[in-house]
Amino acid sequence: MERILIKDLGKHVGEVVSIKGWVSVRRDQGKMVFFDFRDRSGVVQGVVLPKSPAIETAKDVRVESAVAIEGKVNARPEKNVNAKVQNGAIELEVTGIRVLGRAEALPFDISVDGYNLDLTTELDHRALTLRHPRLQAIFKVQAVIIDSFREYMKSQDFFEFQAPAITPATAEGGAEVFQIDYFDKRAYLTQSPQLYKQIVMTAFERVFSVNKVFRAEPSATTRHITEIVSLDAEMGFIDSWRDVRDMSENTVRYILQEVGKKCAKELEFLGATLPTMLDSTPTLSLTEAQEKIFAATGRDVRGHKDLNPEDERELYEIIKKETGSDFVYVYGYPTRQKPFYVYPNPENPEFNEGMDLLCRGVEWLSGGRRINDYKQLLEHLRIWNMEPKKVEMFLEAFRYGVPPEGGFALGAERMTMQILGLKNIREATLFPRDMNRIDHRLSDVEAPDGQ
Ligand code: AMO
Repeated sequence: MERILIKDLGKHVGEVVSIKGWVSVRRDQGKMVFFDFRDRSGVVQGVVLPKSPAIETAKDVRVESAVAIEGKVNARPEKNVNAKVQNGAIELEVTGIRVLGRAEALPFDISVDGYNLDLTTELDHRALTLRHPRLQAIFKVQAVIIDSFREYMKSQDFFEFQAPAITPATAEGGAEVFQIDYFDKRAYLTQSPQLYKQIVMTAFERVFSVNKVFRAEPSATTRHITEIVSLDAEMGFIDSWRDVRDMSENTVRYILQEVGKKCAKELEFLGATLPTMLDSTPTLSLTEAQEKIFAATGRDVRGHKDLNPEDERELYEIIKKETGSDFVYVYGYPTRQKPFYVYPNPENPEFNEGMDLLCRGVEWLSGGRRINDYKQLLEHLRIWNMEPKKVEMFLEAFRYGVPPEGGFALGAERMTMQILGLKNIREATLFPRDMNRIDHRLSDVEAPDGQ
């Protein structure tokens, strides 16, 4: 008999059907056994009656076994209809259970209601915990975030390119890179496709990439991981950094809209509310943001080179109260604190035309205008104490006619975390890497303490 997906069972009331999936729940009530079965499309309740040929197997089969089920789709009596759940108006009267993959006894409860694991156990046992609907919901939302980024970029005529992961140079400045042995040479895992996206932009005008980047962040925070999915964009022929701001804002707006449309069920299940984005997102210079923090809290961070996490949280609260926006752009950072390619404000070159977008108090996007003038780039390299020879390939593109340009990058895990209101970025990362974690249960390296 041809397999039917669980989501389509409602169209087969009165028929005998075949489904395949996993046993989510088994409730043995003595004479009868009740089940919840799930496949990639949803969940349905099944019942095995005392006279069913499947009753012996039903009493034996373990939760999480992979099974093939035959049964009749019955309409539930009126009093048992549950309009709030999928397939709440039907029930499968099971006549056959074939075990396709036997499950051992579970080390812990992963049922919807019984699941109660700390994050370390959850991550150590991803191979099993990923079957829980909460975790699946998180990664479905993440997949929609990444898809929507691609969709929007393509709709705006951006060309997708593949950025290298192994690089001989460090784009974002020195320290936080993983060095690797590359035959007899030194190389790094890429920190950012920054220099490559600028090069490729000089040929294709508008480009984007979805790629892994690696940061050897020596910090154990709830917002840092070492392997990140970076959503990068770069565009030529801009008039000012505000064009980049607007493109990034529209990209984020589209992503939120698609998550709202395609993940309503997941958002509800996770109790998440999409962040509010106004028609025009509040946009402040770093100096203005610091003034605001000082005025509202008395904490004087004026003149600091950047916002720290506490500043970001406070700024969020101020802006939320003033405007209702969950987002705020901050632009104009001290030029010398940022990479050499960031464009200095011509009227006040001490500050640059770089920007960050914060969502609910956490930075999730960076970008801005870049220097497109070859001579100015050389001058910056001199001031930054960098040898032009070491970025010759990058410079070459800029010797041959590059328009005013800029771009941005979003971290997919930070976006997932902030959209869903998760407390730790590791919850929003399928197999997170940090200072202590690289799937020790998949390696011959001994587990670090506490794992
Ligand atoms: P930046 O270094 O700010 O900018 O990174 C861009 C975005 O990537 C995410 N991100 C991280 N997420 C989790 N853990 C980390 N350790 C981490 N580091 C970065 C954040 C951040 O906003 N080349 C520039 C972008 C550009 O100017 O186009 C860059 O890489 O969401």
